[in-house]
Amino acid sequence: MTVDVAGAAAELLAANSILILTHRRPDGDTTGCAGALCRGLRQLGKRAYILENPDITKRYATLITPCYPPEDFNPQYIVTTDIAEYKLFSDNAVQYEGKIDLVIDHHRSNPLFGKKNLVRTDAGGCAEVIYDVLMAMGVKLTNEIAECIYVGVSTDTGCFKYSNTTAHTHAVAAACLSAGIDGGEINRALFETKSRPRFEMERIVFDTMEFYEDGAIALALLRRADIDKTGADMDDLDSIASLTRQIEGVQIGLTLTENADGTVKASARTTKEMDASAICKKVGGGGHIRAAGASFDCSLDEAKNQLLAAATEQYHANK
Ligand SMILES: [Mn+2]
Repeated sequence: MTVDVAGAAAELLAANSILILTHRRPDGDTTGCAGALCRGLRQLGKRAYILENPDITKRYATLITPCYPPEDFNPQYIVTTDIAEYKLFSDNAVQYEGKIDLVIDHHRSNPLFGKKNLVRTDAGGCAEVIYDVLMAMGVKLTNEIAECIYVGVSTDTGCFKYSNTTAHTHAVAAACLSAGIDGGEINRALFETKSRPRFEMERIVFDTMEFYEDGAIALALLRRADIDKTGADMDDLDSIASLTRQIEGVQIGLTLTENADGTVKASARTTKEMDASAICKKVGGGGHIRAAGASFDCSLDEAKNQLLAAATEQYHANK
C-alpha cells in the first residue's frame, strides 16, 4: 500500500522500538536518511536504532554507527531508507525480508515491498523525503539532523549539479543551512578533496575508457587487480561512474567494476537523451532515469559484452 508524507508520519508517530535499515555498499543518502530519521524519532521520545551495516566506510560512519542497536533490542517496527529492492539488503538484514513495515525511497524501480510505501521518485535524494516526514512529525531540525539530511541530498545530486536537483532539493538544503551547518565545509570534504587512491582510480577510468557509436557511448573497465594496486576502498570508488559522462558527446557512460567476490558491478550514467534504467533493466538491474546499475555473476569481459549490447540497442532505439 502506498502512503503520502502525512501517512508515513502518522505510521511512525504510532510506532515504537523502530529499526532502520540502510542498503548494501551504503552511500551518503541511505546513511544520511537513516541517521536523520533515527535522531528525529529519538527526539520524539521513541526507541529507534539503525541496523549495523557491514559495508560502512569511514566517510559516512559517524552518521549511523552511534545509532547501532544493543544486542537485546527487539524491534517492533522496521523501516527501510533509500533501499530500492531486497537484493540491496545486507546479509544481516535478509531476516527482515517480508517484514518491512514502512519503505521510504525515491527509486522508480522500487516494487513497493513494504506493508506501507512512501516512494517519491521526484526527490533528488531520499533524504528530501525524510526531511518532509520529519517536519510532518514536528521534529526540530537540530544541527546533527540537518547534517545528515544535507549529506544525503548533496551526495545524491552530485553537489546539486545533476538534473535530479529541484527547487525542493534547494529548499531542503536551505533549511539545513539555516539550522547552522557548514555547507561549504561539508561539500569541500565530500566533493573537492580526493585521496591519492581515488586519484589513481580516476586515472584507471580515463586510461581504460573506450568509445563506441561515434563517441556516444563510453565504457570504463575497473579490473580488481588494478583497483587493488591503488589501495582504494569503497569511499574512493564513490560516484566514480559519473566520470564517463563528463566527456563531450557521451550520452551513455558505462563503468564496470570487478568486485572482490568475483561478481561485476555495472553502472550506467546518461545524458537527457538516454534512459539509464532502461539499459540496466535489459541486464536484470534497474535504478533512476539518469543513473542506474546492475550486477553480473560472470567474467568482466562477458559482463562488458552484455552491457554494451544493451546500451547499443537502447542507443539505436532512442537516437
Ligand atoms: Mn538515494
